[in-house]
Amino acid sequence: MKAVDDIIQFIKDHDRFVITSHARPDGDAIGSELGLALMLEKLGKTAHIFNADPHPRPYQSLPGIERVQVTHKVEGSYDGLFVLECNDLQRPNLQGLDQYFVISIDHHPKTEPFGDLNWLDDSAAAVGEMIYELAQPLQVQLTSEIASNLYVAIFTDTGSFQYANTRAKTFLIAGDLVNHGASPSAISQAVYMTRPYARLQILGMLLNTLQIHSSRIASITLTQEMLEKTGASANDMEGIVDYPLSMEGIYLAAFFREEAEGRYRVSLRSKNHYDVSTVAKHFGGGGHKNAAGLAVEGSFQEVVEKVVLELEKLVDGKYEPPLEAAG
Ligand SMILES: [Mn+2]
Repeated sequence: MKAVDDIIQFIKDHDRFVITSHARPDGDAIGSELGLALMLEKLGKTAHIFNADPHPRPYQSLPGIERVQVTHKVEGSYDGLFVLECNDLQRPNLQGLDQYFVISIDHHPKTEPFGDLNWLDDSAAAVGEMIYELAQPLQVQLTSEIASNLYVAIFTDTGSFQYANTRAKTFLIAGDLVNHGASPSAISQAVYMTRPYARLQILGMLLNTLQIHSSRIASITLTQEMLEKTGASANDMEGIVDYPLSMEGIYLAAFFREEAEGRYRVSLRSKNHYDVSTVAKHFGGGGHKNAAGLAVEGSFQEVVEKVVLELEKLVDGKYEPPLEAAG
């Protein structure tokens, strides 16, 4: 039996489920959690969602969002725990998870099985696509609420159907979700046109930090001082790393964020075949081919030098060839 068949059978045979995803959840994490929870409820099952961090503003209007409970610990009796979008049981940053029967569903190319059931498909553009594929075998009729959540998952994880992970099937699934009531214009507006003033203020400051390191590499930098001045939250940074990448001739972008004195979080983005997850992995981070992240310590100057050096190696072909599958 395929991994997905085992999961379908497990759902049919059990009643009480708990669902989580990674800390600092994104659109795919939250949309997939809600889509799955609403599907399980349609089957008459119990499904509770627990996350370690609050949902970013664009997702506060998703149907069913009030079901998401923000906590640091999961307790209670459940037949199964769905862990979506994670490469291990630590990623959700919740205590108590190891007491449950774990069902891992992920599309990151380098995730190794860590659950009791594991469905890993790195050809899927989003976990939202995978959750969609559970509907038919479970005989769940898609409601507009389920469809909207899964559409958000796919829409955000593909960068509005722009990233290399977007495949023909992505559009077929998205099309079916629209048929079932997901509104592309309403979702696009909710995700991209509800920005707070602080977001535009911080964007202006960040664009002023733009540095071009070599013909193909650019970066921007966020300091604690900028955060204090604008009152912008981490959520207000979403997508800003795409600005340096939008320049002609730039294929690799880094977003340096000062988290504390001498400690930086770095988001990496790339165009085309450049696999920035290899660079992230070098520093103990992870991610997809075109979007990855890492944490590194040192003075700002040292951190930039270290990361840019590895990005230059990637440009020079000194990393192993990228995986065939899009991330
Ligand atoms: Mn995802």
